[in-house]
Amino acid sequence: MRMNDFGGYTVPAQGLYPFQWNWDSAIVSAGWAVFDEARAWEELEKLFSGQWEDGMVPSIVFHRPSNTYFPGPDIWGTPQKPSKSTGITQPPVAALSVRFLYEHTENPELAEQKLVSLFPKLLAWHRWWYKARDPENTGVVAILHPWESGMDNSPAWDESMKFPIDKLPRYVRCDLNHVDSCMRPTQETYDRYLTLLHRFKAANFYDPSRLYWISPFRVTDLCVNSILIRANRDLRWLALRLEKDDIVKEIDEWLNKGFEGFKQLWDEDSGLFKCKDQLTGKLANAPISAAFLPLFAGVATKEQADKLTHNLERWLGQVNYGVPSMDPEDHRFEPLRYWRGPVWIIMNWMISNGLRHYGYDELADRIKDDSISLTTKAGLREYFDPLTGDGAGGRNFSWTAAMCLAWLD
Ligand code: 2M8
Repeated sequence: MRMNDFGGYTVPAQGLYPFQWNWDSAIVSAGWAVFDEARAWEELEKLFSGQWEDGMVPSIVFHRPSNTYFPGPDIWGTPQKPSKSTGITQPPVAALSVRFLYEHTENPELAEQKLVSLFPKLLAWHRWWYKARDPENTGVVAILHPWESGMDNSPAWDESMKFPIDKLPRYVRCDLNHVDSCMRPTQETYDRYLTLLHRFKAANFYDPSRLYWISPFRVTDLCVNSILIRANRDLRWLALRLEKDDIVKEIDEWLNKGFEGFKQLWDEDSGLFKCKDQLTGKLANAPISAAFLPLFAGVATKEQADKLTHNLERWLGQVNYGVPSMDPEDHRFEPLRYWRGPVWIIMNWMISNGLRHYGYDELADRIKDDSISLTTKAGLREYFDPLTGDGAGGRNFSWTAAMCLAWLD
């Protein structure tokens, strides 16, 4: 963690990801909290220093230049908001972190002060999600770019990413300088990422009131929506501490609408939750590990939870280390390719936490034990092969380190 500390913010991995990433930093702050509380708060403050006026917190804040990552600030070309940044967002984990830090504080006075200053920023971000990404009031929010989900090349986007590729300015990827191409998204996928970026830039520089309507990719993502519901619960808890009754009511409405909204994501045939393409109205035909995150959000019924755990046990029976990011029996399963098969420790934490909440302690323990085995065997890697347990992607990875400190200790 100290090695990846670039001065108030932690890069996910040197070289591969040399800036401040949104949900990485939120998770990393919980790791810092275990041994340096002041530094943990600083991580979140630095992230929110990049917040846009309309409340959005960008997926990446470019505090300092670096030429080891593409696309950097020049390609994004966002108008200088407070700092240079991307024009899209990422899963809203930060409210969970603020609650975690507040509950684990050894310095209540400092925690109170930080809560008071961070709370309005968290609230503005959550309001932004509903205003900009659910203007039709469905109870669930849209992502407009796979990068917003955090699960960049998930098979859940395969159908929704079939829009035509625009003529793009010539570009050179940097990720392949750090990681073998068999572990990364394909070139065609990158062309589509860039097509979206350039279209959003052309829409009056990422104007949030336009992007929702013009994007050829508009999806209800299980990862973002589950985290948003869970973050709403924690924001509500923080609002109660601050005695903000009106805000508690506002959050209750989001939660009630969210419970309703999740109903459309349940696929009874497979016994799994699915992401949904908002433009075609179809559920994505992809059994991915985010299917279990509604347990983390607490929006699955007991019957749904039983079906989910039945599926999860089947998946775990096919691999040596859980939880693979896609059903290992599916023909699209690739044990090494990024979000199409490998195990991610942050997903394991969320799934295990959700299972425990529903009373499936044995399964929760199994996932925790697998996470300990993986990190012990392969180190602090970005992700892991569920068959061999080998580490893959970036090395010395910050959120994997944070998970070891805050969860696997
Ligand atoms: C990955 O995403 C970035 C784009 O944001 C990339 O591949 O270039 C994802 O795993 C994402 O979830 C993560 O936040 C980021 C940094 O760890 O890397």
